Amino acid sequence: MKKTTVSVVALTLLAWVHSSSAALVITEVMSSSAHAGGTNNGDWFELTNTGPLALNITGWSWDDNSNTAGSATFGGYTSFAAGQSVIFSEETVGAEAAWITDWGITGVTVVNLGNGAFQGLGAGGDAVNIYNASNVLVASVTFGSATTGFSFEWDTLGNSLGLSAIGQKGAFQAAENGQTAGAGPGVDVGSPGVAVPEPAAAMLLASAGMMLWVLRRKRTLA
Ligand SMILES: [Ca+2]
Ligand SMILES: [Ca+2]
Repeated sequence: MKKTTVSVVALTLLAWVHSSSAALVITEVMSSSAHAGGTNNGDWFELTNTGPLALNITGWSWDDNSNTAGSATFGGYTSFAAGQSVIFSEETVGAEAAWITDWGITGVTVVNLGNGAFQGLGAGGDAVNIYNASNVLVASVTFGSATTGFSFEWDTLGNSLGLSAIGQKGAFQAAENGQTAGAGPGVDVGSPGVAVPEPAAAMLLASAGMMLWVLRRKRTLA
């Protein structure tokens, strides 16, 4: 089989895996940051475009457990690349660079919605609901009481992975605490910008990778 054929087969299989679910998946929620103040203490959630194509979310909205389409916007953010994870945060609009620095990440898009526009996520349990431009619910997660400083994670099929843990499933500890006074090491644990593939997709990708390796090896030996 040609390399391009293998790629097409892998993409087709991935598309098939996702055919029964919406492409945009809520992959992480931080409902109780452990930072006492600072630029990364607010609530945030991560959305991942799990589909093979770019996704435009113009006119889409979200809410917490009041379950009402149109309650909150995405701050003018409209386009997800295939596979891209984007963070939507309660922090001050325009101060995204500080959040990114505090977490010590690069290449991740963060959109601050501001404290007033962001639907506060309850530390005792809450929900995130995503609605498309027709106000149809397309993604939803509920979560219980938070463990302060640890996010909840879901894989790219929306299966709950529980609390994030340092060194597991892409999770790590924030680099800094974001405070101007008493600045120091970060305490929050999460995986902003990283989404864990669901087992089926991970297996398909691994299989495709193995097929390519075998083909390359055959070519080298020939
Ligand atoms: Ca709430
Ligand atoms: Ca994540």
